[in-house]
Amino acid sequence: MSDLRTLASQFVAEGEVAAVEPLGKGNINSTFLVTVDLVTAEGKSQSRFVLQRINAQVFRRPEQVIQNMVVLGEHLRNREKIQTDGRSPHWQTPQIIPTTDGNHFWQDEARDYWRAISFIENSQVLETIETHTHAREVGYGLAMFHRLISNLPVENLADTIEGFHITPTYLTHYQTVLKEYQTGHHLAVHSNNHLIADPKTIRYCMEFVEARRQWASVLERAKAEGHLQLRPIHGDPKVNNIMLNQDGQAVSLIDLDTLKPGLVHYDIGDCLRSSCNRLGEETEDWKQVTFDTSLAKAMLEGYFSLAHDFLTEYDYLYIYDAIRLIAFELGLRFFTDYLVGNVYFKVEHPTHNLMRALVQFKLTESIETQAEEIVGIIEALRQ
Ligand code: GN1
Ligand code: MG
Repeated sequence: MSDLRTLASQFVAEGEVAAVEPLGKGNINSTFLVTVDLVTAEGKSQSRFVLQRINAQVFRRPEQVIQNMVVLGEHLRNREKIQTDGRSPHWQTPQIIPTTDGNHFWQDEARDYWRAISFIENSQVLETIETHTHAREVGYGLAMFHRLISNLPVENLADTIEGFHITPTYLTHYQTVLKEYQTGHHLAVHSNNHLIADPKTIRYCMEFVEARRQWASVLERAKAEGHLQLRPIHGDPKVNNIMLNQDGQAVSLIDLDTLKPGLVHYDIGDCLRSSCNRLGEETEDWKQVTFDTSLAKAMLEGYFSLAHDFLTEYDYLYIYDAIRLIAFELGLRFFTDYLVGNVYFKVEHPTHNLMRALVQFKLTESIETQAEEIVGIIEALRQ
């Protein structure tokens, strides 16, 4: 990998790169914050931008990921100001910053793709929801993003990760991995890396998945039956991808790698499963994980306040399933990655993905036991 400062300077037309520091907690790409010093006749100033290496194992065609962001930028030009309903400050969307020779990305000598994106200043993200007002803003932010892209023709966006959020596809992959795991194919990987977990925990996870296998096609069936339609979606609107300004207002959705055609239900499910788990998805205290319905109510209030324009009758009917499914699906993705030897999500220790899977399965269980209440909240709020 080239020196980070040299890489960053490919995107700096004026000034000097002063610092490059790691940014955020992404599980897939590597992200840095770059500070640039500028000296002009008017004096000294600093600016910042985000530098990111796209993980080409996950995003097989990185140039398409970048192209989708360019398409979004063109679609939104001027639209954000009009749509923000007089809220101040205006909604902002991270923009691609070109290289000094006018390209949208830079390839280093290892053929890795690097790109630069504008940094949303004077704002922050939180890893977990802190208050009901925060939950409402997160819901509002997701709806604002959906509303802004609702008239972007879905055909203009490339499908950058095939099978992303298609639960039956994850189940098929899981089946293959599980067979190999059980026949000892991954034994060497697992014993070398001390990945061996308590067999009871593995059995719990396997039974958890089996019990939900039939139901897990619920959104794909609804799509095939024409109840739900493909639309442009964010793909990863978890709580720490929604930026808040200093007054706590949602001002931006960041991390636009997974902007692609999909179901808004994937986004709604992802936003709720991450927002309503007060312990967060990285907790080791997985037995204590629950789904907080009062946060869900606040988040959905915020979401519906803007989304009523574009949600259909059927859309509302599948929201409960979406919340349950995306928690389950993420648990399944983490569990599969543990079984195969941690090849997809970055990990800090060998059983990290297993622990993350348990968190999502506990969350799913909690959603299921409160099904009636959650359905009631959705029904009451849509009136
Ligand atoms: C991954 O890299 P990050 O943290 O933005 C994953 C999401 C998961 C998330 C769980 C492309 O996102 O789908 O929900 O981890 N992104 C991809 O934290 O698989
Ligand atoms: Mg992401």
